[in-house]
Order: sequence, then structure tokens, then C-alpha cells
Amino acid sequence: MKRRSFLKNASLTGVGLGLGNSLTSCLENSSSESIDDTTSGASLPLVIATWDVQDATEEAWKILQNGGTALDAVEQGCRKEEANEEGQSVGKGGLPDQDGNVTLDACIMNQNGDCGSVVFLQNITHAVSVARKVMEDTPHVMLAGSGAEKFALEKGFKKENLLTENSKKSWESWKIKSEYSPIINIENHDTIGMLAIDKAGNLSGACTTSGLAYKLNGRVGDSPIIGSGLFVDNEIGAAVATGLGEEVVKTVGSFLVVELMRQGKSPQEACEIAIKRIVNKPNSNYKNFQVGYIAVNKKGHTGSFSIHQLFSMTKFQNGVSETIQSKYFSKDG
Ligand code: SD4
Repeated sequence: MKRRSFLKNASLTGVGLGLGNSLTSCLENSSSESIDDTTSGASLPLVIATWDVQDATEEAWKILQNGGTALDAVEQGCRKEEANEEGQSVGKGGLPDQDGNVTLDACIMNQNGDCGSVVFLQNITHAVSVARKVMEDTPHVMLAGSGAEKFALEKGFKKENLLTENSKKSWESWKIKSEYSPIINIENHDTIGMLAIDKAGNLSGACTTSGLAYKLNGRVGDSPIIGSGLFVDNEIGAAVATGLGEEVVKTVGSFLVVELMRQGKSPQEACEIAIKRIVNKPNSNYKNFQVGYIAVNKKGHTGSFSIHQLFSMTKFQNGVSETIQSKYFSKDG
């Protein structure tokens, strides 16, 4: 699997690397995807996901095509990515925190507005499925750390060492300088966020990640936080985020995108406004970090937008998979 790279670094203080590229495309030049201009419904079912994740969306599509639920589709799609050891920011093989611990964040949300989430989960590959169990088998929304792990083991999940040799080597090279300048998104690996509408017209979403590489031990990002990393409202639509989680949390990004759609914005417009909300904050350091959103509305119209270039969305619809380059805000790339 090949994904688009966008390299953005960020430090704990929000200072990161310069962008390095001189790029011209910007919001002013961009037009919304044509599908968003339509008033009629798009063909259903469909699934969209952050990045170029053909294998994961294909997995989800198979379920949708056979009449399965959006919930099963997003779970199975995300699991595909969690099991991919080459992906260094999701599931097994994810890059560890500063102390060498792989800690996972994930959440899932269904058409009834039910949700489940796990944060700081260790030793279990399929965090998204543990999140689903939290949603379905407990009276809670979120389980953390050792409690989440204990719960997963009780539910029959397998205990595994998630730190692969490859990721261990990357961590060991990082430790030489121990500078907190983690790569948020680069060729090959990223958080996966997935949204689907099934044949019955119901929406669900999921998001799973090992979070920022070399984060502080105990750090939790946006991905497992309902409303920030993911939000689904079966009446309106759904949204999911990727990028520097702290910035998404501060603006409750995915909920914002869905609420904008409730107010009549297209998915594309909603993603653009939510990105601008981050960019336009006083003293925003947006040149040094990336955030991207994807969204779908109840009619099946989709949108995506990011701060910087090279964010993409994979869409599987009508049996065809397509990777769509996201429009982006920054004139600098
Ligand atoms: C986080 N949002 O933990 C995740 C990381 C991510 O692309 O999406 N990286 O902040």
C-alpha cells in the first residue's frame, strides 16, 4: 500500500520544522468536489477513509456490497490497517512513545449515536474492536490504559508485543538525539479514520492510531475523543480527523464539521470552515503542523480539506476505489 506523504513536524510547544516546499495551490484556487454541488443523493453504499488506504476501504466495501452494516464495514476496514505491521502509526508496528511503549487510541460510533473508545491501550492490536466492545458490552464510553487492556483480555483479545523490530529500530535512532519532532504524516503510515453509509442509508465511523511518534508517555490525542477525532450523526453526516490531535481537540473538530453540515454546509464547505477555524486562531502556528478532515453527509456527498498539501481521501463507491487529493489551505504548501 502506498500513501501520500505530507511531512509536518511539531514539538510539544507547537514549534516544528519549516515546510521546505514552495507550493502554489491554495484555497482561493480550489473548488469543491463536484459531488458536493449536487442536490440529489449519491449512490450508496459508500465508504471513505483518510489517506490512500485501498486495502482498508476494499475490506469495508466488501461488507457494504454484501448488505452488511456501516458499523461492521468501518470496524473491519480499520482492522486491516491495524494488522498491517508496515504501517507505523496504527496498531501493530506503530511507533512508540518516548519510553518505547506502543500505546493505541481508537474509537467507533454507530448510527444510533452510541460510541466506544479506548485510550492508551497497550499490547492489543485491534484497538478499534476493543472500542466496539466498550460500546456494546459496557455502560461506558471510554476505557483507558491497564483497565482497557484488562477488559480486552477478558473479552478474548490476544496479548501481543506491538513494538516490531522495525519500529524499535526507528525509536532507537530517535533516542540518539531524543528531540521531540515526530513525523505526523509521511509516506506509508498514518492514522486511519473511516466513515461509511450502508445500503440501508445508515452511517457509522471509526478511527484508530498509535498517535504521535515519540509522544510523552501517557499522551492521548484526538483520535479516541468523540467529537474531536470522530463524530457521527445519522440524521446529518459524519466527519473524522487526522493530523496534530491537540489542534483538533482544541476546536472539537469533527463535531464542528457535522454541525456545519447541519446548518446546510456541504461536506466540503464544512471541512474548509473547520480547518480555517484552526488556522485563524490567534497566534496559530499552522505553518508547522497538519490537520485534515474528511466528511460525508446523509446523501452520500463527500468532502475533504487540510491545512497543507498531500492529504488524500480514499473513496469506495459503485465498486470503484478512488484516491482523491484533498484541497488545502496553505499557500506555502
Ligand atoms: C494524534 N491525530 O494522535 C493523531 C495522529 C494523526 O496523522 O492523525 N496523525 O494526534
